[in-house]
Amino acid sequence: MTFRFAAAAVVLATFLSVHSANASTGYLARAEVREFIEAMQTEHGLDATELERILGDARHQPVVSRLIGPERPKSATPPVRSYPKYRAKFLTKARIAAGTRFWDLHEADLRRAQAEYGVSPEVILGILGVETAFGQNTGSFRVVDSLTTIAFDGPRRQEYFRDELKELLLMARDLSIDPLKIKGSYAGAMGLPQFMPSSVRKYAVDFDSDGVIDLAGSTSDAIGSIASYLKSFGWADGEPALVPVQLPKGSAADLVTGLERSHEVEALKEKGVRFSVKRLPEGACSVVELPTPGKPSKFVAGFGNFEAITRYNRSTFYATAVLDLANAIREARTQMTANN
Ligand SMILES: [Ca+2]
Repeated sequence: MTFRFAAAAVVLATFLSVHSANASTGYLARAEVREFIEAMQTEHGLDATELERILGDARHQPVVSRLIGPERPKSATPPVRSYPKYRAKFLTKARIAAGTRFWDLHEADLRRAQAEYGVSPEVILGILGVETAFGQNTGSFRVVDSLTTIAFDGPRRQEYFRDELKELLLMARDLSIDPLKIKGSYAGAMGLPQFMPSSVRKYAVDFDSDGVIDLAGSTSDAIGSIASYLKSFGWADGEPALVPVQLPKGSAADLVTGLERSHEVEALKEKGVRFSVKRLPEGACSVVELPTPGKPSKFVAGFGNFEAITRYNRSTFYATAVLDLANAIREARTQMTANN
């Protein structure tokens, strides 16, 4: 945008802010917001008046910026983390029981997702359980407010969230919904599976074939979309995602790779790493540390399916907890079947 246009935009925005009932947010008066609207119009053919209606109504939410939090300085020592503490938030009796109930209620969709995408029911349930406790907690922020706040006033990752705001507006157009009505997490994640707008557009599926993708209202769409997402990131049917390993004493600093799947299994074995099972998936693996403060860490090797889950959420704790919850739900269900 040229300076001349920016100046004109400010004049126009000032005019709108005086005449709009939603003038208090001030987003329309911002040059970078005008530039964003202009780009959405020229690059994607969205209607400027409609964009002004939406962004003119967007509210700055300081709580969103606080929750996103500041960038951690590069020099800072990472905080001591506890995997058991993280895991305990999700592996509660109530959540495991909710998982088995959800499995009973939606067994047909879960089976169909497994048949179409090769993802087993418990893994889909592990993700739904960690993300939203099976739809109990899908977020109460207006996604437009969350994304606009971080995109233009956030403490970090403005560019990423501007892209997601763009994707939200395109998604709303594609699905013929009013973006102002969409609710989600403080970071703009939506529905039972907490998809970001770009993921909805790329990976979500209309799994109940009613003509619309609805990740908040259709459990079937949520189930199919999670399976579709994992499959797109290389999910391999029947392969274990992680395998517990024992590392030789003092080798953790050299061997732990976290999210990076950069080890060959044979090379690790030669270095003295012991895998807890014999039959291992094909391909490279990561070595993940699961620390407990004051105790020796546990370690797992993460294979392709583990990486697929970390594409859903870039955290080794997250992926491990999803798989732990998945196993716990599977075991509880087996138990229940045995008792009946
Ligand atoms: Ca649908």
